[in-house]
Amino acid sequence: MGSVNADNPLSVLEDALKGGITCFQLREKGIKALQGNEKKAFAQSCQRLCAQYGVPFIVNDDVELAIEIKADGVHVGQDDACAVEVRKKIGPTKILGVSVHTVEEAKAAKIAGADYIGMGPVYATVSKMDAKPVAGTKMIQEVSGLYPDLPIMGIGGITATNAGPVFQAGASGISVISAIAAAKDVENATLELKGVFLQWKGKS
Ligand code: 3NM
Repeated sequence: MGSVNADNPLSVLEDALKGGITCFQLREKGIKALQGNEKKAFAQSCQRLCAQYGVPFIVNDDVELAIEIKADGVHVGQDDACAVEVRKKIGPTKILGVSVHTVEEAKAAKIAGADYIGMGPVYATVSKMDAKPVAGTKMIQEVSGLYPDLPIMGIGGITATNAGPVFQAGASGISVISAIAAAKDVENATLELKGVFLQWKGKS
């Protein structure tokens, strides 16, 4: 998780669940990433915790694992498996998320049957080595205008302090790593982010 809490990722997840995250995505990447059975066991531990809190559990870029452990969904990037093929493999009811960086990619993701798209990096991020250049919120605004029914998750450097403009641009939600995983008090940091979300999305 690349954070001060990296030694105990399951307790970070549990605190984030207590704080009110509404979806969790397992993104096991990088040189120290778990593989094989270790990855599967860790994924299932995360999955069990999410189930206890009634929160969907999504696997990033590992369609086979997602299918094997009956995850709630899969998320793919532009360099991962083709979204059309993933939709065919996982069937119509599982959640499909796709990372996009252009209007054309957003349109293709929608046609492929994406339930949501991730757009970023909105701000500078330290969590993704191969992140694209900072995009700001303009593209989110453009895509939300063109496809108002397609949920957009802003991602990249988002915190409780700078999340407002992301919602203002039309995002349905925000995806974060460090704002939660690197927080001293994970539950409180999540509550704070949730507060901003509720403020913009008008739910109580
Ligand atoms: N994808 P943090 S940015 C996983 O732009 C990921 O598609 C991005 O981490 C994209 O909240 C990113 O710590 C990292 O900035 C998000």
